[in-house]
Parts: sequence; C-alpha cells; structure tokens
Amino acid sequence: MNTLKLQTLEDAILGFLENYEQIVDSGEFAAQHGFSHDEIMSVIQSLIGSEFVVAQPISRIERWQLTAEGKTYASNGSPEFQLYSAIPSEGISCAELKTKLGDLVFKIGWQQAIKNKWLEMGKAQVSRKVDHVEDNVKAMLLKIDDGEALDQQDLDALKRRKLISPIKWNGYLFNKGPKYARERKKPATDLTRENLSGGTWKSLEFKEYNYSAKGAPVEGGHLHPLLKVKQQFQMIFRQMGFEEMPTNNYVESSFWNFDALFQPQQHPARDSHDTFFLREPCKTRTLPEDYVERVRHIHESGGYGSRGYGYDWKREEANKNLLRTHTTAVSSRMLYALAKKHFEAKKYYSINRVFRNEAVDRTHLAEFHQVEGLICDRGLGLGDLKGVLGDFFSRLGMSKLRFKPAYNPYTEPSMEIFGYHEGLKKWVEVGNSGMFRPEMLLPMGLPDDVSVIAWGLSLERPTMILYGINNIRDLFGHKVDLQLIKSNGICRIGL
Ligand code: FB9
Repeated sequence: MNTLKLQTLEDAILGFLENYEQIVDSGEFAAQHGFSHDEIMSVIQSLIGSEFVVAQPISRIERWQLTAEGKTYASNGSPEFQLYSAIPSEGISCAELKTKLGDLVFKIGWQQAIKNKWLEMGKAQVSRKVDHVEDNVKAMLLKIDDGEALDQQDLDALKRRKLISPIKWNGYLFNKGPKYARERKKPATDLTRENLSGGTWKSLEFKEYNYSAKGAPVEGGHLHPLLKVKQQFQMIFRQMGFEEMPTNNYVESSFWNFDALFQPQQHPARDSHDTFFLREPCKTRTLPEDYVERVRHIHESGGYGSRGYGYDWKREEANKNLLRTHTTAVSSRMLYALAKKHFEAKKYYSINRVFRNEAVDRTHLAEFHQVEGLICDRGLGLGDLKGVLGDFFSRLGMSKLRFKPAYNPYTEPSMEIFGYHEGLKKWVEVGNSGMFRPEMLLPMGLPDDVSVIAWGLSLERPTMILYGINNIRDLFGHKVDLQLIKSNGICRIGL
C-alpha cells in the first residue's frame, strides 16, 4: 500500500477518534468509510505500536465454507440419499449395495439412513421403509455454497459431520491510546544540518533510541575455513620447530616431481590420466646437470647398493612441465639445496595446492591442499617417525594412532596413518608417511648417515570434519556458498 493511501487511512481513523469516545469496531468502521478492512487493520497495528490507539483483537465467524467431503455431497448427493436411491423396490442384499456404492459411501450412508428411519431389514434383504425422501443435506450444502444463511440447528448438524468449516474474520475493537493526537508526526530519526540551522529541532519529536536494534552488518573480508585450518596447522608446525618451505610454484618439472624422488618414468602416476602436463611451456629450462646425471644413473643402473630400475631413462620425460602432484616435489628441492651446502639437521613443512588429474567425487576434486612435514637428520629411524607423528596428531586432538604398512615409490618403509577421532567415535585414515629411500637421498649428495622421515595429509579432510561439511564442493570451488565463508566459526585445533 503506498504512503499516500496509508496517510489517508491514518487521517480518517485519527479524525474519527477525535470526537468519538466509544469503542470502534474495525469491521464496521471500514464498511462505513468504504475502506478495505485489511488496509484498516495494518494502519491500526501501526497506531498501536506508537500508542496512538489501544485495541483488543476480536474474531468472528464471517461465514461458512464446504469441506472437501461437503463439496462431494453437494455434487453427488448425501451418502444416505445415494444409498436410499440405490435400493430397488424389491429390496437388495447389503453385499450388493456395498458393491454398488463403495465401502465409504455405504458405511456413512447406512448409519445416516438408519438414523433417518429410511430403511428396513428383511431376512437377507434391505428395503425402503418410506416411499419418498428429500436430500436435505445436499440442499443445505448448496445453500451454504451460495452464501445463504442456515438456522443454527442445521449448521450444527453439518458441523458435526464435518461437512462445513468456518471462515474467521479477525479485527479490532479500538479507541484512543495514551499518546493519541489528531496528527501523527513521523518521529525524526536524525539530527540534521537543516533542522539544526533552521531551529526546527526544538519542535521535533525524536524516535526513541532502540538500544536492542542490531547495527548494520559491516561487510568486510572473511577468512575461508581452509585458511583458518591452514593457520592452525602452521601454528602446530611452528610449535614443533618446523620451518615452512617455499611452495609458490604450482608448475614443476617432472624431474623434481618424480625423477628426483626415484619414481620411475613408467609409473602410472606419471601418465596424463593422473597428471596435468603443461602444453606451454611444455618443458623446463634448466636442471642441475651433474645431479641429473646421478639421477639418470640411479634409475638405469642403480648404485649405493640399489639395483635401480634397469630402463633407459629419458631426459625429455624429465623435462616435461606439469602441475605438481604433491608438495614432495618441494621437499626434494629443499633436500637437494641442503646437500649442496654444509649439511645441518632440518625440520621442514609445506601446506599448499597440488593437482591430480583424477575422477572427482563428493570428497575429491582435481586439486587439494597437501600438508607435508619432514625431518632430515643423522640416524633417524621408523621409531622417530612414529614418535613425531604421535606428537603432531595429538596436537590435532588424536592421540591414538595406528600404522599400516603401505607403499610409496619414494619411501621405504611406508605407513598409512590412522587416528581415533573422539568426535566421530571411529578410526579415520589421517595420512601417509615413510622414510625417503637412499636412491632419492644419496644422488642429492646428502651424507650417507643422513635419513629423512616424512609424512603427508590433506587440508580438506580435517577442514570438512571440523566444519561438518559433507561435500567438498561446498568447501572449495565455484559452487561455494559465500554465506558459509562469511559465517563459519573460528577454528581452534592447536594446543
Ligand atoms: O588427510 C587425510 N585424512 C585426514 C587428515 C586429518 C584429519 O584430521 C582430523 C579432524 C582432525 C582427518 C582426516 N588423508 C590424506 C586420508 C584420506 O582422507 C585419503 O582418502 C585422502 N588423502 C589424500 C590423497 O588423496 C589423493 C589425504 C591426502 C593425502 C594422502 C597422502 C599424502 C598427502 C595427502 C602423503 C604423503 C607423504 C607420504 C610420505 C612422505 C611424504 C608425503
């Protein structure tokens, strides 16, 4: 309803009340003034809010309407009349009558026809007790449908059989309220330059300050849940003395992503069905040639006690550029850099995006964020790996771990890691781990008593568990609901 119409109705009500002290019925007022009652109701509600009017809600039955059952009888006749009409002059068995009418009409019609004394029972037959009957129920229902009035006795009879239902009219009995005035000035909500300079502020009525009103939402930046969990993981790694590796290159050479890790060039993971290779620039520009030759040798002929793979290693395969399939490519670069200078023990970690050309499903996309930790020191063993995993995952809230032997091309031994999640009350696969193979470490030039323990997991899985997200598309990608990004809670998983 537009403002002018509202103003007109408000003026009519306030003007009427000015010299009228009795109680006003909103229905009568609307009819007398030619207004729609619904419009009057919304204006009265507004005047109640500003205490210009006091009002008592009232409810009346405006008229009756047919229920679905009532409509059926108004159309087909009442069940009792249908039953009476289905009885031939010579009578009929109940079974035949039920078959003719159907169970429901027979059941309701029989009860009502007996009550009306329209039937008499023979040995096996039912026959008419009277020669003629009127279908008063149908006649009454048609009257109701035409908006005609019925006497109370007839209405009660139809109500009892649930053939009619009331249409209620809701209105107000109202009168002047404590703050009544002939005209409602819209309370000012701001002290403006105009009313200050013109002095009109002195006569203005200001709206009372609503201290419980919420402030306008301040639109600002919001952290994605993945970034909140990433920060928690970074804090855990820092607490454990780890340094972050530089992971800003999504594009990597096959050499650092696979060959340096002693992953053979025939390995299925190096196929384009599993890896995104770049068309342009398709090959890497520079590699450390002396190191490349040592890698070639370890793949082709072995060395350091290893038999190698015995295949013709191809440089052009190692030169192919790809989107890194794991952040272990960064780990290989960092370990090679460590070997190049005077060796010192190090603890490194990385958390960033990796890409795999795999089938996507509810929990897997063609990319995810890998979390990887490694410790490089002299004389490390599997016990050290289990110990550091216990420390790391206990900081994630999972102190019970189990390990299962596994295989990775670049670690031996390797273990899948399982943690008992107290919230889910079940064991959850939480990552993979192992000791980098000598065939990876020794060609880098690391001292032969240096070993490296490492493990990896994803960022998406813990984030989905922590935020109760079932489908990864609700967490990452173009279908993410921005409201989730704005409203997700804080993340606290570190100690
Ligand atoms: O993250 C995984 N699960 C997980 C991790 C944390 C977690 O936290 C709880 C709430 C507190 C819950 C679950 N997984 C690894 C296990 C599974 O989700 C698995 O189905 C999916 N895996 C990914 C690989 O899928 C293509 C998760 C990802 C993964 C697996 C292995 C590595 C990294 C990521 C690795 C490694 C590695 C091994 C040796 C040396 C260096 C790196």
